[in-house]
Amino acid sequence: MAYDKSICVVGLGYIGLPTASLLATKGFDVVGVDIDPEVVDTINKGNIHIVEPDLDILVKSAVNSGKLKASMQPVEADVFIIAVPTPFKDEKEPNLAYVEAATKTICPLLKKGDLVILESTVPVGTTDDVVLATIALNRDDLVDEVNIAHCPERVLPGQILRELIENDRVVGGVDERSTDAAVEFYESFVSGEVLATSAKTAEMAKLTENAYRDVNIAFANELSMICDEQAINVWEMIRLANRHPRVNILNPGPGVGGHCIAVDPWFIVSSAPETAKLIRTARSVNDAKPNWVIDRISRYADRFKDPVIGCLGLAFKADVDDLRESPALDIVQALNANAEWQVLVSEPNVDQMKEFDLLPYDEVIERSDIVVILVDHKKFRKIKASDLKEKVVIDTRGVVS
Ligand code: SAJ
Repeated sequence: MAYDKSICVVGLGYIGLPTASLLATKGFDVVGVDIDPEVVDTINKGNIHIVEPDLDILVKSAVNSGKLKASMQPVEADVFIIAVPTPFKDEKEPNLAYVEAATKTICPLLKKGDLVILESTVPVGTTDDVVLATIALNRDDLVDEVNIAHCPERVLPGQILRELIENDRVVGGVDERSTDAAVEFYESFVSGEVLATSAKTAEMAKLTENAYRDVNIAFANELSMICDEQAINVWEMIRLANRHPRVNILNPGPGVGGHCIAVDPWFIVSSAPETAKLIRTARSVNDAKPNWVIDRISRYADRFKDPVIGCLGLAFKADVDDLRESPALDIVQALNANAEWQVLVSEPNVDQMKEFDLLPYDEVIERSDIVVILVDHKKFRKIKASDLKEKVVIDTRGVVS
C-alpha cells in the first residue's frame, strides 16, 4: 500500500495518538479525531496530553511536517482506524456505546474500497454485530464494497512506540477481502509478522492474551499472600522457583490495574459465564489484593498513636501517569478516608491532583512512620533498604524487599 493513502484515526488516547503520529511520520496523511476540544487543541500545537516515552517528540514532528492534524470531526479517508475505549458497565458487562458512536460518525464519509479497522479491544462478535451492522444500517448502499476488519492493539504502555512497529499483529476481517486489505495496510508499517484470521478469532485472541496475563498475575498475588502467612519472602522464593527451566512466575503487586487487564477478562466471563471459571477466579483474586494490602497497613498503623503513612506511587504501574483502575490509588484513597491517619503521597508522573498534595518521595519517606511502596517507578527503584531504616515498610512491589 502506498503512503499516499489518507487515514482517519478516531480516538486520540493511548492507542490512537501514537498510531496516528507514527503513521504520519511514515508519510501517510493523517487526521486524528477526538471528542475532547482540549485534546484536539493540545495536539494541533504539537503537544501531548498523556505520558508515554518519546511520544512528545513523535507528535511534534508529525504535526510540524503537516502530515498529522487533529480535529473534532472525522474526514473522508481511505483507511479509518477506530481506537476508542470499551469500558464495562457496573455489572461487568461490556459497554460498546463508544464503538457504535465512532462507527456512526464515519458512515456518511465512507466510499467504495475504504478500509475500516477496529483496534479497540472488544467482546467476540463485535466487529460483525456492531461495526458491520452499524455500517449496514446507515450505508446499505455501500456496505458490500467497504472492507471491515479487527486488528486488536497489543502495545504495552511505556513501550508503545517500539511495540507498535515490532509486535506481530493479528488481523481478522469480516470476509476474506477485508482481511487481505487490512493485512496489506499493516504490512506497510509493521516490522513484526501480520497474521491473518477471522474477526471473531482475532477478538478472542486479544481477550485471551490479557486473560492469560491476569491469571498468571493472580497466581503470583496468591503466592504473596500465602508466603506472608508463612513468613517467607515471596520475592526470594519466586526468584528461586523461576530458576527451574520451565517456571516463569510473574510479580505480585498491590492488585491489577489499568484499562485492559482488569477489564478485558470480564468480556470472556460475560460471554461464557458458566465455563470461564478460572478466568473469573483470577479476576476475583486480583481484585481482592488491594483490600489485603489495606488490612496489612491497618494492622501496623494501629500500633501508632497518630500514624503518618507515606504512600509511594498512585499510577496503575511503573513509569506511566495513568491512574485508571489503579489499585495504588484505591489503596491511598481508602487510607485517606481514616481521619485518624495522616497520609502523605508521592507520584512523580503526575503534576498535581485535587485530592492529594503530591510531595517529593524523599520528603514522604522522611516524614512517615509507615512507608508503603505501591508502584515500582524508576525513581523509587533508587530507594535502598538503608534509606528506610527505622520505618515500617510495606513493599508491595518488591522494590527493597
Ligand atoms: N502487574 C503485576 N505483576 C506483573 C505484571 C503486571 O502486578 O508481573 C500489574 C501491573 O502493575 C498493572 C497490571 O498488572 O497494574 C497490568 O499491567 P501490564 O504491564 O501487565 O499490562 P498493561 O495493562 O499495561 O497492558 C496490557 C498488555 N497485555 C499483555 O501483556 C498481555 C499490552 O500488551 C496490551 O496491549 C494492553 O494490556 C491492552 O491495551 O490490552
